[in-house]
Amino acid sequence: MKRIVTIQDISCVGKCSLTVALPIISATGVEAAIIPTAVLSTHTMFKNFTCKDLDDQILPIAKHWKDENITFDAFYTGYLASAAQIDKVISLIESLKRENDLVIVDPAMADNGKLYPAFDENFPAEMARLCAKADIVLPNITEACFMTGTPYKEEYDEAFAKDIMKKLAASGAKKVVLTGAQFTGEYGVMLYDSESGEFFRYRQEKINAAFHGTGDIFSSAFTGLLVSGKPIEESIKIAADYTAECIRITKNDENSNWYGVDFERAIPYLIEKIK
Ligand code: PXL
Repeated sequence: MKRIVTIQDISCVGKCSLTVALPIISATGVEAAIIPTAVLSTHTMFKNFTCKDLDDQILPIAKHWKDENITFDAFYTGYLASAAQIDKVISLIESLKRENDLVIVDPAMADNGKLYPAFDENFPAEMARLCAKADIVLPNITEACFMTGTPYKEEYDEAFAKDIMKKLAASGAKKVVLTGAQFTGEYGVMLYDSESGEFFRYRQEKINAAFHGTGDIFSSAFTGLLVSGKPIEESIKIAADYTAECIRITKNDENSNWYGVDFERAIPYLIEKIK
């Protein structure tokens, strides 16, 4: 069985980061090991959340795994609580990664032109150092702009999206998967493969609703599918369709929560697509 280690916070309530990565990776038929980098009472879109940084655990955990010869087919990182954590995550990957293991980085730190509340303006440059070590990075357009020092634009065209993906790849990431890519009236996910120089675009119907945690849902499904053996384009399509289904179900439920999507009710849809 393939095994992923996912390294991100645990927001006890909020349907994001580890509370979605674990069930979704499991649903793709891949073992999910975790490193919780911080424990928060909720995600940071709630007011007055608590946060206990666990970064002193990262390297001792890595050492124990090394001593036990525990290996991973992929290292998948999401929301990280501080610049100091990024250095530790880089050390962990350097210590445990074998030649063909994948490093997949979702630089979860910003959306809609703004950094999440816990980060200052220096954080994107730190996250860019981790992205430089990745086989695949999974930014949205805001994160891609922040990491490349490009002014954020709400409206942009294909040339802008392609240019920003190339810039990210130039700093080290081999493949860039840009989520929420929207231009010329079409919505979807783009892929840039810096080794072949080719682009791929998966178009989706834009659903008129925005919820927290959807980036984490896409990234978790994409990573599970890819590591389970699906080609990258198919992993993008299924993960994007699954995310859209989560949003559709949540939008149509008048009793849904504001803080996340009902990804649980779409798990049968994901499993059906994998068959
Ligand atoms: O969904 C990304 C995410 C992950 N973890 C925490 C967050 C957020 C987004 O706000 O606050 C703690």
